[in-house]
Parts: sequence; structure tokens; C-alpha cells
Amino acid sequence: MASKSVLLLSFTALALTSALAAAKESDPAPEMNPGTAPPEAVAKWQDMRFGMFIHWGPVSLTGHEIGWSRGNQTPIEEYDNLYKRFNPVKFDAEAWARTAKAAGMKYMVLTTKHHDGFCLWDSAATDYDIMATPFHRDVVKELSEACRKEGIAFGTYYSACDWHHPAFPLGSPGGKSKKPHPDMKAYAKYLQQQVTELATKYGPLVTMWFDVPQAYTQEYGIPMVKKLRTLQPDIIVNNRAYSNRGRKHGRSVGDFDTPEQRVGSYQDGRPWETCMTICRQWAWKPNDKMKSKEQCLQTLVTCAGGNGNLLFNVGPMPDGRIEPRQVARLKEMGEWLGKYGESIYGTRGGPVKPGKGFATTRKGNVVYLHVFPSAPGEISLPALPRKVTGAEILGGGGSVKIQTGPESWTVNLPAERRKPIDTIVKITLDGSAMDLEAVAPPTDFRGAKASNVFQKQTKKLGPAMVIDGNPATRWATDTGTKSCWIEVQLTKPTAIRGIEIDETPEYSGRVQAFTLKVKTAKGAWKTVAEGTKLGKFRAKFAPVKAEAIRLDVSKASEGPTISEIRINK
Ligand code: FHN
Repeated sequence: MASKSVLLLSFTALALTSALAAAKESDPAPEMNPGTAPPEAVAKWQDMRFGMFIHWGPVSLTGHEIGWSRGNQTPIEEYDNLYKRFNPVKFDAEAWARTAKAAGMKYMVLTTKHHDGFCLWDSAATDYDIMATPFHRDVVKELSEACRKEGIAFGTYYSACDWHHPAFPLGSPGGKSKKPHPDMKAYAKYLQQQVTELATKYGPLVTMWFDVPQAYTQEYGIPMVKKLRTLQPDIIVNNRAYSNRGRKHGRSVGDFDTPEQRVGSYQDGRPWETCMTICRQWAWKPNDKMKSKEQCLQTLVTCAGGNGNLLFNVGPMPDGRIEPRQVARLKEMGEWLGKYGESIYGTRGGPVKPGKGFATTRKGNVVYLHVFPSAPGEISLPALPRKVTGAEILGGGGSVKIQTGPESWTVNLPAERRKPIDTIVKITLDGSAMDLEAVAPPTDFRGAKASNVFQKQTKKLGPAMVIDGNPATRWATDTGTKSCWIEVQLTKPTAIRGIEIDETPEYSGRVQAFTLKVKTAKGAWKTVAEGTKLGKFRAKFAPVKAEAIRLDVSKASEGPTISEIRINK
């Protein structure tokens, strides 16, 4: 019989072998590891913080949404022939690049091919491209050169789904139809050929921004990304290159996350970039509702405060111009960045995560405290393990007193010292701010619940969005919701004398009758306000000790949606 030690040895060897085998299974085979961008390339892109997204193509002739309107508002046959009359004679790549530069944008991402399959460059792989239009000029070539001339990094958006291409299995409307003769191998070859064209014909690309891969799965997508990285070693690839997105191999796909139409949540270990429209539609739409200067800038600041980038979208017109009012809005952003850009460019988010009416960014031994008008007169921050050696309002607003205690720091910023959109307090520390652990902001609230959440998307659109201090997030309810309620709980019974409710600006006016109640420390619900219009609602009342607040909407024209609820003590 074998001795104990021999048995033990063989058992250990067996355990080791099976562990190695298990490890082998969980690690992707080399050819199935999409790789990552070099850290220094990612850091350089993070430093840029602000980019221009452009959604453009023959669809701009219709004023409807790119890709999605094909087979919806616009019959497929009509949509697919728009290119024959696409002649944007006022297209001026240098003007677009100058507009981005004037906005303070450091990079640009153009939809070279959206889900409709039309290509804005001279592609050898298809005739369905810009060279087949009366315009007959390579837009990608002209724009990449103009960007380079203006010092703007150029990147390409490429839709992995293609509802026009016969070999891609899904078609319009919205990928809901099936092509008669799909051939994923042939489509994958086509896609790789086009991505190779983009990666070899137009100089260095800051990013390849893939989108909506639908049936384009990883067995095709990973080798394609690997090839792309050999062609452009510094390229940053997003997390939408192929389906099975996310944690197929124990880590997310791509080099950054892509929260869409909302500001991402604070994240240290993994870069992210919010993509958002300056209006409501991605492609050109006449008289579309445009975001205010305040919304645009506070979105940028809150992205930076969350340690993310903002890719802000314009949809140029069919004549080739970016709409003048959008150019003007972007110029306003650039003028603001011209004064306060040091608090955005080259910074990282934190060390205090975005809170009620404020955000922080950091660079070296400086913390920039961004204070929005909605913030209270005294801003309380968790104490940081550093000493404050100086504090002043950026842009020449004089020094600021910060009371630093063991638990919290208090920054006193009365109304008369505030700027209209963002008052930035530049706080200099006695050591680096960059290695500080990010901390959660103080909050009056411990939770929120609601009668309904849009398509049960609680993470993105749940009731907690109204108490996160982030004006760019919102609680949303299902389409057709005519009555609903939301309730927020305070961290402790608190004497309050007012409540502020911001109905999401783009959807303001939906609430047509509501009652606002406070749960007193005795447990009774007390009505403190009622009305027929929310918008930016401000209730003032005699101080009451509150444990919770409840908004009951008894009448609405469409699903109510609220961005923020705040209390005044
Ligand atoms: O369907 C597209 C949409 O048209 C737009 O291009 C956005 C931009 O991020 N991406 C997809 C929706 O997630």
C-alpha cells in the first residue's frame, strides 16, 4: 500500500493539475483575448475629457432618426435611395473642426457607418457609400485631415449591426426583421475589411466606437478587435464591439464603458464616457429641443466629477452645416472652458463623488469643488486626510474659508459669491489629491421607492436617481403612466422648511395634478403642498420634523419623470 506521503504527494499533484486545467478553461485562448489599449493611451484620452459626437448621413434629408427611422417613419426603399439626392454642398470639414475646437472639445467621433449601412468614406467593400452620391467626396478623409490641422483627435463610430447589408441576418425596422439569405461569415469578412480601411486610410484614430452588435458575436468580434489593435496600437475601443458584451472572459469588453443619455456613476478602476445628444435626436431634426447652457455644462462637470468623459452629439443638417444654434451653444461651452478648463482637462473625478448640487475633480495637490446653484449655502464634504493650504474661487473670486473638522469639511459659499452655472473652489492641499480613496458625498437621504419604473430599469431610471445629487439622472415611469407616486426616506428625522422638486426639463409639464406630503416623526403623513404643474417646483412651509417625503401624482399627460428632489433645512 502506498505510504501516506506518496498519497499526499499524488493528491497534491492531482489538485494542482485540475486547478491549472480549470484556470486554463477560464482564461481565453490567446486568439480569443481582445487585448486592451496601452494605459498611457487611455490616460491621454481621459485627460481630453470632452469630445464631439457626430451622427450624419443621407437620413438628414428626412429629419428623422438615423437607422431607426428606416422602415418606420421612412419606407425602406425610400430610405435606401436617399443617397441619390444627398449633396451637402455646404459641408466644410474645417468649419466642423473649428466648431469642436471652439467648444473646447479635444476629440471627435463621426458615424462612418450607422445601422443603415451607408458609408461616409470611399470604401472598396461597397458601392453604398458617399462616392455614389452627387457629393462624391470622402467625408472621413476631409474631416480627419481638418481635425488633425486643428489639433483635434479624430475617431470613428462604426455600427457592427447593418440592417441594409444582405449578409447581416437582421434588418429594419430596428433589427426586428430577418434577411432571406444571411451569411455571418461573409458579413464578418465585410466588416473586418471596412474596419481595416478606416484603420489604415485616415491616420491615427483616437477611438473605434463600435455600436449595437446584435448578431455580431465574439467569435467574429474578438479577432477583429485584435487585428484593429495591430493596425492602430494606441486605439481606444469601447465596450460595444461585439455581443456577449461584458464579462465573457472575466472582464468587460473594450477599454471603456459607454453610459448613454445619462451621466455615468463614479468609477475608479474602469474608464467611462457618457454619450449624449445636445438636442433629443442623434441625427438632424428640425426644431428639436436643445439643452440649455446650464444643462450642457453641468453634464460635462458631473461627468468629469464622476471620473468620466463626455461625448456630446450634434446632428448636422442635410446641407452640410451644423445648425447655427448648436454651434452657438457649443461656443458658450468653449468660453466657459476657456476660463475654467483647468478644473476639467487632465483631471480625474473625486475625491468626493458627485453629491447634492456639487462635484469634485482633482489634479496634483488640488481639488476643484464645483458648486451648482442648487447647492445649499454651506456645502458639507467628508473630511479628507490632507491639510488645506489654500482655497479660492477659480477665476478671481477671492479666498474661501473652509472649516475642516475630523469628520467633515464645511465650505461656506453664500449666494452673493456664486456664479450662475458653477462656482469652482480651488482647494490646495498639503499633499497629492490623486491617491486619496474616493468617498461618498454626505446625503440627507437613505433611500427611495416608487410605484413604477420605466421598463423596470431601476439601475438607470429608478427612484434613487432623484436623490443622487446629479441633475442629469432621473426617475422615469412607463409610457402611459397617468398616476404614480415616489417616496424618499431621510437618513434621520430632520427639521425641514422646504422641498424642491425638479421635473426633468425635456419632459416638463407632464405632471398635471399632485400632492406633496411629509411623514412626521410621529409617523403621520402631512400634506405640505399640492398643485397642477411641477417643472422646477419649490415648496416652503413652517419647519416640520420629517422622516420621509412622498409625491403623489394623481394626473399626468404621460409618464412622469423627475430629476431631483431636495430638502431645505
Ligand atoms: O442605436 C444607436 C443610436 O442610434 C445611437 O447611435 C447611439 C449612440 O450611442 N447608439 C445606439 C443606441 O444605443
